[in-house]
Amino acid sequence: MKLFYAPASPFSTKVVMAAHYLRLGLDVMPTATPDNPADLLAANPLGKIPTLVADSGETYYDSRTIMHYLNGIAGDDARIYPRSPEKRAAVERTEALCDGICDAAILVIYEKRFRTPETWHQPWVDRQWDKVRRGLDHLDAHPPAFGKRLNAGHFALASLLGYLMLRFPGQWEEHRVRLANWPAAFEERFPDYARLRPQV
Ligand SMILES: N[C@@H](CCC(=O)N[C@@H](CS)C(=O)NCC(=O)O)C(=O)O
Repeated sequence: MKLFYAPASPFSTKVVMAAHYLRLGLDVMPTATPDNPADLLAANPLGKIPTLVADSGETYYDSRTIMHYLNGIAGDDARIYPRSPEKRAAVERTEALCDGICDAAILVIYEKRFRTPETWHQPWVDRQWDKVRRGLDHLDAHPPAFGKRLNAGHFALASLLGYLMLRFPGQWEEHRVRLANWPAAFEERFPDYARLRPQV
């Protein structure tokens, strides 16, 4: 399988960490989305990463579709989504929340990266940051517990916090002690975190 990805993209690192955990081989192809590479656009008309090319040649996006696909092909002993509908929905909700916070944080970054200074619109940035703040407060009050296995919610949170450590250091940790300590607890259970978390 091949994955269009970028090492700083939290959605990409979520998928890469999950594949690693499930012991599924993945060839990663570093991809610069602003260049609109033809092979990425052929695989995903949205031109977004991560995009997976399965061994069959079929392509899958977005990251949650890929996570479910990996879960499905990993076999019965390995899984990142629980079987019970309630537990599964709770894991999916954590993943949705973490991904949504990433979406908002990325829009804050894109505002300055892709727009000219005279078009920057602070109320829009503030609105995105409010989503980040509320989402992190919720996760700090209700961090996903660790059980026997890691699940998709853990990988989503590990990617989110890795992205914040990379792009917003010092801007989210204060008063969120449980979240600030969470990456170290995750790394105890997933020692490759330092290598696979978002980075440039
Ligand atoms: N909902 C998508 C979000 C993916 C996404 O926003 N990826 C960013 C990189 S982190 C991207 O491809 N940006 C390029 C663009 O929006 O054109 C997912 O879960 O895969």
